[in-house]
Amino acid sequence: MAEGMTGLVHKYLRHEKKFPHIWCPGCGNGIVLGSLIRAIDRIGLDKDKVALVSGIGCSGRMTTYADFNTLHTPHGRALTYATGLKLSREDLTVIVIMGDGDATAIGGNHYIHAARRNVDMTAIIVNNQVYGMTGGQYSPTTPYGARTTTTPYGMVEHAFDISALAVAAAASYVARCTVYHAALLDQLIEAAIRKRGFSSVEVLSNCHTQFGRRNKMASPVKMLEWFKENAVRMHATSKMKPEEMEGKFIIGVLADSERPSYNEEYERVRERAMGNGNVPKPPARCEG
Ligand SMILES: Cc1ncc(C[n+]2csc(CCOP(=O)(O)OP(=O)(O)O)c2C)c(N)n1
Ligand code: SF4
Repeated sequence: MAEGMTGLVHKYLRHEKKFPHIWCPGCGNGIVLGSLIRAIDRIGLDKDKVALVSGIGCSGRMTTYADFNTLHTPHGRALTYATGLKLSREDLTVIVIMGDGDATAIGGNHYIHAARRNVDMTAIIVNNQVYGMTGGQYSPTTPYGARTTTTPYGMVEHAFDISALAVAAAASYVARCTVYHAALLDQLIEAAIRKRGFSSVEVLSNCHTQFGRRNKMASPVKMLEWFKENAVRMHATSKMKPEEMEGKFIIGVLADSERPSYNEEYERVRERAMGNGNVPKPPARCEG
């Protein structure tokens, strides 16, 4: 294990080649990257056995800065590259970083189906509720009423709940956190990486530059305070009345279950094709 944060920076970041980074001062992306490298270090993974895959966006720059095997792929397609990679290189720990636009707009279909297939990988969605890199256009996770460059009079659509989508699609592990709750984030990312099957960690992250300043939260501190005030830990929800949960969101582990991963199922298909193993019975036909 590396010693302290400086040790981690030297071990896991391309600090001599790729810095300074492009992120705005105080951007939540730095906290997510910090949590990720701390989680990997705690697990003790060989960094040459880790593949970090990202799409395009501010969050997508993590593959430039982190010193793993890295793939910086087209906007919305990170999960497709990661799926192919994991199927051909079972030995790699595959981690995918996406923005909310990447994962739920242009790449929304891939997200649902990667969860449904239960591909053995970890998806980290940095949900800053806006298209950060391209100038603050609304995304499918922009809250109702919020102002963005493309909703100057307030957002009229209702936001996707990314984590609920992953639960509905039967992902093996689903968690939500914020960059304010960095210690919890370390734990959730660690558990997600350790989990067999598809894991999703949604991280509410501050984009004070594009989202905050149009919504009365122009500084990182204001946005972190908003996360602190509106996040409710899973265990605390049982004590809260529905009206107290109004406008709030749950953080912690939202789903954790066991089922064979896509990789395991695919291996069985290979065995059957070689004449080994039994072909499963098809489901009984529906009557009527
Ligand atoms: C195919 C394609 N369409 C559109 C774009 C332009 N584009 C780049 S980043 C981006 C959105 C970024 O938002 P998000 O994924 O939420 O990431 P963030 O920058 O907020 O981290 C868009 C639309 C692109 N690069 N490629
Ligand atoms: S535009 Fe927003 S998401 Fe992008 S670096 Fe700046 S604060 Fe971060």
